Amino acid sequence: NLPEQEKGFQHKIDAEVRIEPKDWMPEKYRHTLIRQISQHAHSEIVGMLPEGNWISRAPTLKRKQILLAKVQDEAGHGLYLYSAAETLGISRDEMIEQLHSGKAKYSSIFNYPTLTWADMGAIGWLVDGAAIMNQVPLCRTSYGPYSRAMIRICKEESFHQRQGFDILYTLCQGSPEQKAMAQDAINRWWWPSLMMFGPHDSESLHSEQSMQWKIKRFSNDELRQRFVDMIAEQAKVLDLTLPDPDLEWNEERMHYDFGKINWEEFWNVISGNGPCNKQRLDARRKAWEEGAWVREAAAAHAKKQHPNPPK
Ligand code: FAQ
Repeated sequence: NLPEQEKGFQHKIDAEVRIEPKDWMPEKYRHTLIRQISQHAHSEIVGMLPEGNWISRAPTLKRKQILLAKVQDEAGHGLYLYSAAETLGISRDEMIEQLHSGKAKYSSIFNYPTLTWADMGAIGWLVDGAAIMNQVPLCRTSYGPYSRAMIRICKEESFHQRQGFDILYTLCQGSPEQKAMAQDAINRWWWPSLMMFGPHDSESLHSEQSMQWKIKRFSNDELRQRFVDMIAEQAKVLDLTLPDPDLEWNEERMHYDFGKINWEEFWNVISGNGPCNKQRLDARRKAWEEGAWVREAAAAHAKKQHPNPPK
């Protein structure tokens, strides 16, 4: 009966036993995971667009190769994550439909434009930096396929962050114009990157239940604070200023205090009204439509190879 099954399920979670696809799980656990993993996958795929914009304009051949590899990594992350979500009983077509119809979200951060080359540095340093802070704990998330996918993803994200830092470091050692370009990128990306961690804990719909199920290991505000503490120190090495007059080390809390986030902007962006939301979704829908013949050809080829696939 249900309450007994639920109790057994929670015992397993409490004992740090991973939940696997064929194990019994509450329907709400399954739904929460489908929501989070598919939104994470969509973020990786939509996240290719702002950087893809600079592949043809990278300043050197080496920078171009690195950026190309990074964007390809993001495609790979999206694909592992879609596969992890499929183990929960949703098809890839359904997930894509949810993205294209606006039902499923993707990270707010990818609705901002990439105006200069320094934005590639800012995305690597801040956006991948925030992604790592949020995703390292997900390597221990309670659902087995998700936790295993996150291990490789995090290794690649660490390289991404280093390459972003390296772009900014190089610009900061360059001409005054290059340094100013780096500072301008940080001014524009800092606050949106803090929003990646989601609303304050008091406004977070899903945190409490997700923490009880150990899908999330830390709250949105805890991870955001860790991120601020890390970046405030690294900014000193770059000699760049974070655009927050209230940012200050608090000896008592042993953390940096920081200013107020513009939540109105956050809710606007996640409800579809950010600067690039329309452009991003149009690009994804177009790619999906234009890729139809590739999917059909791949399916026809697979059928020829295995006319009677095992059930
Ligand atoms: N953007 O109750 P909570 C990357 C939504 S990957 C958009 O706190 P939850 C790699 C939330 O979905 C970046 N929506 O939700 C890369 C919910 O709406 P719903 C993506 C947001 O799930 C780097 C509502 O607000 N990473 O960057 C955002 O417990 C560079 C209430 O929020 C992941 O997805 C937001 N920022 O906590 C690629 C990591 N925040 O679903 C290319 C996995 C909140 O009810 C270049 N996800 N919402 O309609 C998570 O850890 C969690 O889902 C959170 C949100 C922490 C994002």
